[in-house]
Amino acid sequence: MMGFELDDSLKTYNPGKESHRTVLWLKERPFRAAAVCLGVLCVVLLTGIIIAAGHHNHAAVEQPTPSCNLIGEQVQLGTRCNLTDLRREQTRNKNVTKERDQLRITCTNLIQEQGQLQTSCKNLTEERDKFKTSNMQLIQERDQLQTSTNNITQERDHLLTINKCLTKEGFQLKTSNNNLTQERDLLGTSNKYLNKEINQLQTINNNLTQERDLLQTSNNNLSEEMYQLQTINNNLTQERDLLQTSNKNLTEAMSQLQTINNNVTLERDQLKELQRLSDGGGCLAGWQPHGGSCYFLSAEKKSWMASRQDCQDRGSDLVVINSKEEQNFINNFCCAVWIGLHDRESESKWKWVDGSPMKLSLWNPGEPNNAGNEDCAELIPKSKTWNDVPCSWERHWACKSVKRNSQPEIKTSMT
Ligand code: MMA
Ligand code: CA
Repeated sequence: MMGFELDDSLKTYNPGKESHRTVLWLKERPFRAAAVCLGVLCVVLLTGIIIAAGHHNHAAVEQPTPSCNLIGEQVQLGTRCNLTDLRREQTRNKNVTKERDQLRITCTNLIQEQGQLQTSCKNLTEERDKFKTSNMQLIQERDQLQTSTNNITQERDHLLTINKCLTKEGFQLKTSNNNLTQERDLLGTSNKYLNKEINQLQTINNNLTQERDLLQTSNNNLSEEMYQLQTINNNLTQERDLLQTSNKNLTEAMSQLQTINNNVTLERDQLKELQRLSDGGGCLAGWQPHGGSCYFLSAEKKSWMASRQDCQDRGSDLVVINSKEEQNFINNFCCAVWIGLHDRESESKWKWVDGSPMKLSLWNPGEPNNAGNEDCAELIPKSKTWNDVPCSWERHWACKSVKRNSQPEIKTSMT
């Protein structure tokens, strides 16, 4: 960019460095120097012209024409001076005339010069104005440039700051880049392994796909089979229902047959018992004949009441001992047994289950002592005596029934 700034020396005057700065200024700004010189010259010339014009006008006023002036002077001289004076005046006049002519020439020259200088001055004034305009433009340009420079300086400072930041960021980015490079390398390695794994998985996937296809085929076959089996199942279900109905009918028939069988078995057993009765002294199987009675010894132990119920279920009752001889028969039994003797209804009023009062007394010495609510009697084969004990206790028991010498009635459910 072309342009100029006013030197500081022109803004502030410093006599010490004046000459040196003037030379520098002339070197650096020739146009301005020329303009100043021309201005000075112009002023000088104008002053000369004005002075010269003053003289001329003065001469012209005082002597409108040389001849008129000389006549005037001669009249005056003629009246006041002598010849010597006249001559002297003539010489002087000659000289003055000469001078006047020379002055006229000079004046003409000066007028010419003045014209030239006026032209020159006009030109210089124009040039100066141009320079002034140019100068003003240049000052404007300079101010703009100054502003621009300030802006650029600000921008530069800003850019410097940015540059600093960017340098910092660059360093950070470099570090980050190094880290990322390392990470990338690691990821590269990882990627390799993963690719390997992917290949393996692809192989596995292929195998699985094949297996799946096989399984699909198998599944289809199985579906078909299942469908067939479903059909078979339906048929079988129908068959089963039919069989169930048939089974129900058969079960019912079987139940009826079972009933018939039971009755027949019962009849057979009764017939068998009849056979035994006729064979075993008129007593049922498991019963022992003695005198005119049959005796049953239980294998289990029960309370007095439960024992009596069992005897009754067998069509008999707990044994009623009517004689010493009968007592001796029962003394052969293995163990202590309930007998049909009790005082449950009234304490110490002992009586037999057939309602008969106790006549024969075969109590162990000191008994019955009712040691703790003892209302039922037991026979102890060891001591061959009786003892009263609580009825709830469990003992074997002895039943007694009459012998059946006649043919018993055979019950049958068969109709
Ligand atoms: C004793 C005696 C009896 C009683 C029983 C009960 C062994 O005999 O006191 O009178 O009935 O005990 O176990
Ligand atoms: Ca007792």
